[in-house]
Amino acid sequence: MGKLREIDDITVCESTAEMLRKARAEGVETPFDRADAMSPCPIGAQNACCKHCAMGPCRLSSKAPYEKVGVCGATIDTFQARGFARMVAAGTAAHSDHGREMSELFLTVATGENPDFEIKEPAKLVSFATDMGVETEGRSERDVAVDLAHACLAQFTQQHGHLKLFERAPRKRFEKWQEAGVLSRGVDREVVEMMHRTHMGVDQDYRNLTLGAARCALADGWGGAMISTELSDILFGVPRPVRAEIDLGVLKKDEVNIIVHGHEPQLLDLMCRLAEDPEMLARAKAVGAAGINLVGMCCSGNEQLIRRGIPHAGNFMQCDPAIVTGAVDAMMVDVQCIQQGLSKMARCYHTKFITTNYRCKIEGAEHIEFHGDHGAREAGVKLITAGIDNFPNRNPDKIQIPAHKQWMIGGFSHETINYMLGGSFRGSYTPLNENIINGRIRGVAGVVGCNNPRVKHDWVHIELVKELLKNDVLVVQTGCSAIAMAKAGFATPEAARTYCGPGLAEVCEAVGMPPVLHAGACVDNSRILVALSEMVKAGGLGDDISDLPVAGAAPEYMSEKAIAIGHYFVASGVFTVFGVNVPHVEGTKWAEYLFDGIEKDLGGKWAVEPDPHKMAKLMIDHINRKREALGIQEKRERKLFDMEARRELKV
Ligand code: MSK
Repeated sequence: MGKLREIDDITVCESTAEMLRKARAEGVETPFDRADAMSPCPIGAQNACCKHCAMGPCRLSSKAPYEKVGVCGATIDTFQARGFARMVAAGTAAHSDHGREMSELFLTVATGENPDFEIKEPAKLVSFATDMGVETEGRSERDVAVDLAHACLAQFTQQHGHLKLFERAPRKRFEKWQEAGVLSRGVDREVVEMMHRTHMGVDQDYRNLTLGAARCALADGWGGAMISTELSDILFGVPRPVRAEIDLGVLKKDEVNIIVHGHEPQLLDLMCRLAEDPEMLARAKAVGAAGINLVGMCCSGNEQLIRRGIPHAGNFMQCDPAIVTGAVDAMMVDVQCIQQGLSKMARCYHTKFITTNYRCKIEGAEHIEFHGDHGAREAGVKLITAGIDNFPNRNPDKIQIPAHKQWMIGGFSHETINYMLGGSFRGSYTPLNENIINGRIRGVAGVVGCNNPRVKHDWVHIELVKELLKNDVLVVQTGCSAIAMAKAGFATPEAARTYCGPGLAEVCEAVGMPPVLHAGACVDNSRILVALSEMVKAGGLGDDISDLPVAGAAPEYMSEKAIAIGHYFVASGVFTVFGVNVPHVEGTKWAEYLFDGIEKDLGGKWAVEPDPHKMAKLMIDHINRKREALGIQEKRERKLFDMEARRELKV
């Protein structure tokens, strides 16, 4: 193994650091160690290679990218655009397969065949059905729900026309998409077409490929992901502000600790109910445990944190550290962001690592199959029993649970933001817009995405968000970024006083809200699209999403899903900055199009900047430019706060 980084250079999360020290002392390898041992492939990191056919693999030099072409004659721009488009297609497929799963589950609930789940939000059923073009007037809940389920499923297989939820966007945005030819027809069609277009010998025009990828990504944001979020709200509850505890300190020494990790909400929803079942509790007591401590992780955890306030163990790079505590009796996983190394890590301790979904089996893991649409309770009982029965196998010498846990408020759905800012009689985005126009709030940033062991864990998120808050930028969050900020104490109303500039602090204190709003899992970025559309409709900030003083960021991203999310935000008119690296060769036509030219076509553009302070500057400068274009900016310079300036804030 190569030289390992010092733990203090790996993470700013204390509990993660404690567990990494423990893992090193116990000779157990973590993904951080593997990242140190394996340098990223320099050619792949620049998208300068192509293995789309057997005449290659071909690689071009990033130093002289136009000197050579691939065996078929493909240029560096084709290489890059094809590689990028395939990432978008994979990310879109992941969110959308999740959305399809929710639609199929919803159909079984609607028809009354599924005794394990129910419609929790009849009002949202009606509002979403209306948006989907389903007749609701004078009809039974069952009839509306069945038609809604079929309407959602049809969005995946639709071949012509456009996805229904595009009609939620401002009129000008819709026309922009129409003009650019990127209105997605059906979710599956766009993914299939993208895979075809990136096959050897098909689309070899970098701009056409990148716009094709936009059509595919939009099918994620305004299709698969948005359907998933809406149906999850109807089945499991619309998120409302809820208090929860977060970080590895939520694990308990005397209770059976069961962690659910992955993405689809139905598994954890059912487990939450089973963990309170008297029979299950009696079984836990019979093995000597004081109770069952059901804990979420990553986005599975986010889904139920924002709805039920269940404890949350941490983000993507804390999955291994959680097992290192020696106190996790079972970790059960469904789909997405499940590192294969967890299977080996679990064998180093007593943890049972259990896959539950037929689409995601992992060598070395136990498999107990779970289907939300049939036999869910029986499978759930087996799963929870597996955790309980493993409690006596703990090795007391290996147990060390970090003390740190932080309280937080999550659950800021679009409906909540609307209500919270507008009040019960006039739920509306108007007060938010007014505060942006009067300059108390400079703008809004979506800071989302993963962790990546190649960068200092949580640090990039925290430094970026600190800088944005200081400059009166309200932050909306999802995914592992939301977890990073909540662990660091930013998801409390009190954080406004400590971290915000005076304008934002005043607004947060008046409303009693935290300055970072946890809106859910990574699939819930669709909530941000709806919120941006509502901001435009509320008036005073232009007539397209691209007119708004807003920006997006994924500071520590690692997944193809994040690339798809980034591209649907750009294609929806949002300037979006990614950290780490978006594979590209500097100075090529494709890179110039992605980071600049695409703005003319779609209103948004990409940027890459690993340094969080420079990233903040890019976002704040962009927000300032939009304010100027709207005529609401009496030149407010970006302010860097030192301790002295902070003392002068009088907040
Ligand atoms: S879990 S996609 S690491 S946000 Fe949604 Fe976290 Fe990124 Fe997975």
